[in-house]
Amino acid sequence: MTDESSREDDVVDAVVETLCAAAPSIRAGLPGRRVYEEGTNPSGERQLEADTYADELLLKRLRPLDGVGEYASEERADVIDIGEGVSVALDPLDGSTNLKPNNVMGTLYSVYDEPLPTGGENLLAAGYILYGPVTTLVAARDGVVSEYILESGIKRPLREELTLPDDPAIFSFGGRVNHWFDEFEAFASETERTEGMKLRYGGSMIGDVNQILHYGGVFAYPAQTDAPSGKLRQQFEGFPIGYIIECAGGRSSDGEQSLLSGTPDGIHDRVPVYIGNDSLVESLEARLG
Ligand code: FDP
Repeated sequence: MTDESSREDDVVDAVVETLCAAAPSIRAGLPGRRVYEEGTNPSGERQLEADTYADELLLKRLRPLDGVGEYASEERADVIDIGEGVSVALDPLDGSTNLKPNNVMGTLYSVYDEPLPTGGENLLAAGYILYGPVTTLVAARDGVVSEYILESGIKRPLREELTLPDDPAIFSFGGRVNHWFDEFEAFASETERTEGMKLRYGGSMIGDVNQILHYGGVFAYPAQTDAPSGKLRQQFEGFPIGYIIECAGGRSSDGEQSLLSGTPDGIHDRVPVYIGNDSLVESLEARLG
């Protein structure tokens, strides 16, 4: 290992520890912040007070870290220069529309060794903190995925070298059926009729992907007739989820190639997302042609 990559490893550790340490404050800040702000985020979606709270808190905690050069978040228009070193891209509260019905949501992170926006091949690490009945961290790095339980922001190992189960059990498809392309609809109905498969869709990408990681199956937020690039953000959601799933032995796709092969033109670009067990995503890709 070179000096530079060992230094980058230390910085990634510090970033992940900082996000974990902030988790109790994020959880504690949710009850009073369930109402919408006046404006919208850079993707034109309404922002909850909880979204901007989590974004501001995490920027404040990450800013003093040595070795972090850039901070970008789904909640702000521009990349912020905070020093010299790696780039951190966050979805501070992925699935925040789940706040109203009190369903799962979480913080999704990705760390790159290039300035943002940048391609998936420049990822150093990615993961997510899930605010479910308990708080967990799923962290991917160097081809390995580990799961931890967080207590008062401190990590305790739960599972090491997490891989997708061989027998897929869950399918989880976002978007509106009326807006799905015919090829995707054909795959969806074939999947629905496959023995042993059942539907579970919760409306927060990391919550839904976490189910696939634990039970096996396929998650998609597909290209749609009214949104050919889908809904999810490439830099903040597509790359980290593709990286985590590929590190766990699964497959990711934007419909044509691995999610990690793409390069965004802008920090808020969107991408269709298909991830899961290799065989399922391969047959989905074949259908999408
Ligand atoms: P949310 O709008 O609640 O922040 O990209 C954001 C996201 O949630 C994903 O986490 C989730 O998979 C998707 O949007 C949910 O979209 P739908 O409401 O269309 O199901």
